[in-house]
Amino acid sequence: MGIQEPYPLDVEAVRADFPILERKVGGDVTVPGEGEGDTTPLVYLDNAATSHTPEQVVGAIADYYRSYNSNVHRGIHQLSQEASTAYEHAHDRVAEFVGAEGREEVVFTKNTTEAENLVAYAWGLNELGPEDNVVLTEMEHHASLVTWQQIGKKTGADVRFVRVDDDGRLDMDHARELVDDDTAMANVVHVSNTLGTVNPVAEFADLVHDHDGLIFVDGAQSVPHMPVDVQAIDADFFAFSGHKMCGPTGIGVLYGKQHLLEEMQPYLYGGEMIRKVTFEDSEWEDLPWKFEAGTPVIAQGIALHAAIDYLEDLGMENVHAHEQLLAEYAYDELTAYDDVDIYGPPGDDRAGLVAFNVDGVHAHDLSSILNDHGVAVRAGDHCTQPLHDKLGVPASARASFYIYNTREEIDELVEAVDDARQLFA
Ligand code: 7TS
Repeated sequence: MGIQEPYPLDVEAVRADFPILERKVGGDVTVPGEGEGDTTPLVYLDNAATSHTPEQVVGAIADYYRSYNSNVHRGIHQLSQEASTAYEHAHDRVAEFVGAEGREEVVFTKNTTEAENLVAYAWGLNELGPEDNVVLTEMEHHASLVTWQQIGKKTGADVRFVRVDDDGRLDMDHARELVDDDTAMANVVHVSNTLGTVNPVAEFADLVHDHDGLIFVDGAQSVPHMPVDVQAIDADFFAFSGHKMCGPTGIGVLYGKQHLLEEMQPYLYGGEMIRKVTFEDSEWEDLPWKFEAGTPVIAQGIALHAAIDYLEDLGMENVHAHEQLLAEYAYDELTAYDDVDIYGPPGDDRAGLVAFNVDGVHAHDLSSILNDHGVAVRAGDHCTQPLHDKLGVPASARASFYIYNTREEIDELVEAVDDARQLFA
């Protein structure tokens, strides 16, 4: 088995944009950057945790700091105007990329986690009460699970979880049982970072809207990897992180329907988010600035714009197709071993990641052996502890793919897994 088709992307050209992929590893980890003991070629398969950053994006950050670094929306000097324009255009670019109406619907945050908290605090604390319920799924990331769980405790709202079935898919019959006229909010992960399941979020949105509730879609693992249109899904809120899509750390996006963001009170107070302040009271700035208090994520926002340009040059359809081929190949290769358990749906129906365990080997030992081979995967619960409890394992190893990964790298992974099997046999 395995993929015979040519890659949908020119992987060699893509790899040339990421100098970090040339790195060797294996040496002294207290010395950041390639050092003396680093002799093993890196195989980076931890893209669901964070992706690498192409030269074009590093260049956009360097260009900002070298030529027009300035605070935004407060100076009439030229550099400030240039920075403000670039920062505003970054919002426009994000809006266009995910199908929002315009920059009013695009709030820059620190990451997906902050976007979840923004809505939970600004909307949830004010709108929820003991008569309401919030519907999550058993495959939510802690970013949403812990956030809504705690808001539930503060407001008395009942937080309930849609079951994941044995194939790692959402039990939509159970969803139809749980969602009722008291459902004020649902939070559904678009693509599971552990199971690789692609959830029917548009169907879920219809279900919630039929009961006059709202839906927050966690797009941290979808937007970097496939074409996404928030209006086609009919998400009320939607969030993702720049660092998982060739952008820098320190920037996330909250999309919200304009009328909802208009109605919400700010989450953070301070400069930048106000229009008028007296000793007695304050008026808020227009969207989206009302939700971006203080000096915002200027360099990161400008770099996210560059990351989106980079991905769209490749074509999100091609990005998706490339990862699907790799995921299917990895799935097929790993299922060949009887003692390897893979979580989530079959290889031809999953996103570009594979979480697994080898019988009798703890995921941490497994990933440590993979690391000896230069193969970087994540081991642990991937911030889905309750889901791992349900799977009956404390942890798993997870290989996750992106635009620069190759079939040969998956062969390296499989060889390293086989090594671990034999070592612990
Ligand atoms: N939602 C999902 C589905 C995620 O996968 C992650 C990060 C988050 C939310 C939170 O994103 P952040 O940028 O705010 O941290 N997931 C992972 C992961 O799987 N390994 O490291 C981070």
